[in-house]
Amino acid sequence: MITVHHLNNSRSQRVLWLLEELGQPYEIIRYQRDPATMLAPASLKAVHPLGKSPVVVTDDGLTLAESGAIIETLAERYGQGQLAPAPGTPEAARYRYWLHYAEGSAMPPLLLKLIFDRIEKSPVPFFAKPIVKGVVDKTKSAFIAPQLKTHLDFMEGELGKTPWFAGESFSAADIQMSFAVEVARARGGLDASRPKLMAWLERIHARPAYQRALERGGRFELS
Ligand SMILES: N[C@@H](CCC(=O)N[C@@H](CS)C(=O)NCC(=O)O)C(=O)O
Repeated sequence: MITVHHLNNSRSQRVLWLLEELGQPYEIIRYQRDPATMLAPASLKAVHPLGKSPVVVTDDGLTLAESGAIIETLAERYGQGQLAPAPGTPEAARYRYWLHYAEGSAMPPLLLKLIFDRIEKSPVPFFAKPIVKGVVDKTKSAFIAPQLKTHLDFMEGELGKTPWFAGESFSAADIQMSFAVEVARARGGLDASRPKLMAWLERIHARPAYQRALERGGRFELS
């Protein structure tokens, strides 16, 4: 059986969702983030040297890390064409694009936003406060906010062309994109001013497999 090494409130929620869509049986080994640092416990390093989630071990003993690679591999192995466009089509190129874009382009500014929001809230000696505030404000206004706007406008525009990221049909690219869009909704400025993305979120959340994955994975909150 497939084993999912699942960290709470993390990217591995997507893998549970994919497996529910595929109807593949799986078991979950659970890990809890340190509430102060939000890091994964060291025990995850025994499964993969980076100690990040998700990590999946397939039924034939292959250890897979990196969510895009995991999702692509599982969809290819178990999907029988169900969640990926036919190879060689324009949709297949778009599919591959979004599988890479999610972690390669969309997540970095969202991660920077998280880090700089945390720096802003961290205690700082009073004499260093104006310097820290200056650096944080400048980085956020000159780099992070414009980057986030560019990405959100881009994604909104793409969903104006087709209902799903890879085209007319739901695919594993939508699953891979979900974490970035959910993070953007939680803390990246995504709101009702981008109706296509908001409607896409509603559609993915309404999928029975998404709901089943939440039930199996446990609480999923992004802050
Ligand atoms: N690009 C990697 C990112 C993996 C990653 O950073 N996972 C986070 C969870 S969302 C994690 O394990 N964080 C805990 C830690 O870094 O200790 C992927 O898509 O799998």
